[in-house]
Amino acid sequence: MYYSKPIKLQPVKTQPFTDQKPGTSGLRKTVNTFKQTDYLQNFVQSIFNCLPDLAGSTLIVGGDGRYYNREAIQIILRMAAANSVGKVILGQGGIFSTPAASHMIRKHKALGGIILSASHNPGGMDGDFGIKYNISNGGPAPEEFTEAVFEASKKITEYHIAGIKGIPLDIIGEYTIDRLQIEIVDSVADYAELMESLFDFPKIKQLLTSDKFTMCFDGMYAVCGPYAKKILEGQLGAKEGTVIRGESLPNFGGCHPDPNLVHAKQLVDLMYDAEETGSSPNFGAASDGDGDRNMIMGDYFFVTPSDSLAVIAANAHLIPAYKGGLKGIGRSMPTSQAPDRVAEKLEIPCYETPTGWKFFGNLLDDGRITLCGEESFGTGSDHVREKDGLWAVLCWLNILAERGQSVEDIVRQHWAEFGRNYYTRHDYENIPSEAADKLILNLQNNMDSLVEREFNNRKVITADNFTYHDPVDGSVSKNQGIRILFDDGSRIIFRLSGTGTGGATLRLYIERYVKDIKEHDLDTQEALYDLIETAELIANIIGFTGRDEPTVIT
Ligand code: G16
Repeated sequence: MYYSKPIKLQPVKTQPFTDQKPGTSGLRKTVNTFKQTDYLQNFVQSIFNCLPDLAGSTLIVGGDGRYYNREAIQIILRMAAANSVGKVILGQGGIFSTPAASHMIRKHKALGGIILSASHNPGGMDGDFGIKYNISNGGPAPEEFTEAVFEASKKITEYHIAGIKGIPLDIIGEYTIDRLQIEIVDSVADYAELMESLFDFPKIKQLLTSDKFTMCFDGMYAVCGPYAKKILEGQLGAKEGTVIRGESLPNFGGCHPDPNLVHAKQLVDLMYDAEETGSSPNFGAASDGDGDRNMIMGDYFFVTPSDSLAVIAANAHLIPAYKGGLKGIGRSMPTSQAPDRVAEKLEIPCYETPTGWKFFGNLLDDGRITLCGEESFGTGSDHVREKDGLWAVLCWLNILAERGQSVEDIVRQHWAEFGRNYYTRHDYENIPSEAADKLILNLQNNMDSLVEREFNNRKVITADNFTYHDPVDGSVSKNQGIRILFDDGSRIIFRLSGTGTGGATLRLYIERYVKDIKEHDLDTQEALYDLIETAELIANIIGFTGRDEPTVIT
């Protein structure tokens, strides 16, 4: 359908903003920041200015449906028309989960995609918004590109936008505006088809329809609900009501869509209810704002994201897509070393990358890894170039269906074979940036003097600020987190988050490896108590931040 004749406008004169530096995963700011006159336009034009092949190209556009998603999409469509983009493929209602967008970029061999999301950050009028560009492999643009966009944003003087009325985002169909074609597609269908091609759906269906198995998926009122409903309840026959909080709302129902023990409280309470009612589901899972994170739980049992990656890797041969074997595993530096032990047994490499999914892109493209994951509730594989929440849930369901055991039994057997990596992350959110910078600088200055020192009967063998040398393109990424490594394999890591929008968030990651099965039943915080004490001694968190406890513990 020819929709509307664009009114040719002169380029709009604009002034640069100084704060458009993308963080760990794109530009994330408050909705109010994005609503400033020309703010979004400047950033989108800066992206377009860094794409020499933009004219006539195909772009995938979609977001997690949070507040301001629809307005932002209309602006992007008008700018795409004025910047000579050939075609935009858009999810219905402006919706694509992040992994679904990644899949669409790959499937349609698009130049790239614009994903609108602030992921696990709260939404709504007073919440956060975000935008990132993904390249033709479907993954987040590498640092070189995001740096170029930042540079462009500092110099921008004008942007191009067509004068057209709004496109009806909810109606599937094709529209033409001047030379731009817009195709609005079902947001879920292609992704659901991809999932069916990877997993043993009949086997999972048998499990989900059996009387002996119940599961609960918490959509957290975010983008993944409709995907989970279609796949779990629709295609796989899970009972109606398996997906809770499955409606996708612009303010996520006022909840913080971060699938962890604190923010997915409704699911956690349900899974920990067993002792009182004996009626907890056998399997629980949650996903985040844009559907790329996941949390896995069993009946009265939490699986850390690092263990989840290790268990999936160790059982990947049970999943049709991976039965031919894994090429390698990738994990981010602060993620526990549990996956390394599986890689060792499978005689495949395990790569340690900086935090940020973009660092897995080259390893996946080069065929060096098949699976990858991060402690921050992200797990994925070479099927797309983003982490994928529902994919991780389906991995677990496939493994549960094949093994016929409980989540807890599978994880305990895993620990018995490989040893247990006790692991925790303490977040100190919203601390003044200056205090956070001073704390890191102090650590940096004292690093050398820590080596060879003993703390609670452990000797420091390495203290450094992690540098990553990408083995594929040779790029070097410095200052990726302070690591204190001990002679018994324990690690303490400090880094500042790159995804927050208010002040700074200090992340403290602590890990201890215990081989002896007799010591696998400790409470995690107790098992790590002396390392937590050592971290305070080394970093003086209380002194620098005035906080005597973290805001979130996972
Ligand atoms: C993003 C990145 C992840 C990263 C996470 C936390 O996830 O894609 O790679 O681990 O942020 O980053 P930080 O510790 O810097 O806050 P998401 O789900 O927010 O897009």
